[in-house]
Amino acid sequence: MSSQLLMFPKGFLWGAATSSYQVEGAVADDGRGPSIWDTFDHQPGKVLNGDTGEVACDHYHRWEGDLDLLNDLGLRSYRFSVSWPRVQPDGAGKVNQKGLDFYRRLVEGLRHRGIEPLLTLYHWDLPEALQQKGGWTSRETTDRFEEFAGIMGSAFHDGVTLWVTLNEPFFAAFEGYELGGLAPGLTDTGAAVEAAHNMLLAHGKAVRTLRACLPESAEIGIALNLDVVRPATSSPEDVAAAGRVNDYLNRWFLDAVLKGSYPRWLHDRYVQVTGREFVRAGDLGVIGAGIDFLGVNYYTPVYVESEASRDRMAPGSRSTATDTVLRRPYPDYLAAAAARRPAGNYTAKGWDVDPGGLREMLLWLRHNYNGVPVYITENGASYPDAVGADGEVHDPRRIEYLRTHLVAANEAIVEGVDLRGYFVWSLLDNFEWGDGYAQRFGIIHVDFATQRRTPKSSAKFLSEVARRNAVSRAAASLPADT
Ligand code: IFM
Repeated sequence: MSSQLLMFPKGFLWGAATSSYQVEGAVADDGRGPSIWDTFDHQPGKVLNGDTGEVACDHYHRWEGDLDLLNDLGLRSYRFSVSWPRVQPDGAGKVNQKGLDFYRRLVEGLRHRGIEPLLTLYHWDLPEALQQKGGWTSRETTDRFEEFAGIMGSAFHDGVTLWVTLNEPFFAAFEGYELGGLAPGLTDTGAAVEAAHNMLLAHGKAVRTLRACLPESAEIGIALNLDVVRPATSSPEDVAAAGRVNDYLNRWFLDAVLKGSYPRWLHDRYVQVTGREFVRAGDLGVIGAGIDFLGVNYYTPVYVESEASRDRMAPGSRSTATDTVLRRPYPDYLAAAAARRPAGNYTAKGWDVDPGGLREMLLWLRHNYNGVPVYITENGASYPDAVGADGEVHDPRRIEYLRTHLVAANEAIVEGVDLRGYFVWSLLDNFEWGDGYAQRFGIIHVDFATQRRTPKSSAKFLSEVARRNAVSRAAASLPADT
């Protein structure tokens, strides 16, 4: 075997991921209740081009064909999420049997094809009925989530082995309640802090309930968006600012779930912001009671400078809103700013392609969190793909993104990281939240006017990687984009 071919461990799980609101559509079918995203995307100006998730990829009706495509690619796992308001239209009490039956058909369809389901309980589509009662700012929602986890655990204890409680609570809480870019679209730091804490508490309660319903062989985890945080310079101020942002983005969630604690200074700052102690006795014990794996969603690093260094810079050299690169505003209490990033290679979303960041993150997790087992639950890139005259979608930049990140993941394994699987984001081009249908992350192209699916070259690439259980260190010579 060529030394250029990097092998993955035996049994390494290769898969693709989606989420309910981003692909299902069918928002009024079979008794589904409204979610906060149905409300949010109907508000003018919230989503690019006024797009909504009403139809999305129509996966609710086309799931069989989609599973066939997955099967044809030889990907042996599918990460999907459950639409909570499809199963409990009011977010509480009575189960909507037709909604539950959809997921039963999906799980059976996967098993029938020999594909391992990875079920995510919550990927941002909270029942609107619960939002009316305060959403994630209410502790009541944590009990409702525990009830929902119990329903799903009892229904799928024999069909699903891999479970994720929440997807990216950082984004759901801080983008949803502090920055306003995601549903429910609030701009209130106190609310975001309460939401983040309640989501983590809900995670802990769901793990408790799932453990009671599921066999010992089941594995339960949480999927976190983890960004490597790089200081803009090596100045002590920038390094300290990067440390604060790392606590805000990453350690707040990691420490809570894996160590049962919060970074002390940030907790104290949040108590000042909210004007009250939001952590009750026993909460952190529930949150940190233990998971079987960590789901890592990795896309790109972030660059940070201290407020002081930003203020010292000449105006012309500051990061500005007109930068074509990623701009994440940091709240005042972090005394940090998003820095101009090195010139380089960006995806259509404006995220820099930096596979070294993935290796760095995986090694940092191993070192700081006791060798926690990891699945990469999301990784991928958006590019403006189109079907070419030859009927194919050539996406060499996505292939190169995937290849280089898989090489980085392989290096991390060689350095001792217990990495067990890789899920590309995403199986299908889909509803990319505030960007609507303008950003295409899929390895399968979707023509949203006709719902026609066309596997991209990257799908064939990943299929080959999965078949060989190996990735090439060398870049292939590739045709140009279509
Ligand atoms: O599409 C999203 C997904 O829902 C959560 N993680 C990041 C992806 C790309 O933005």
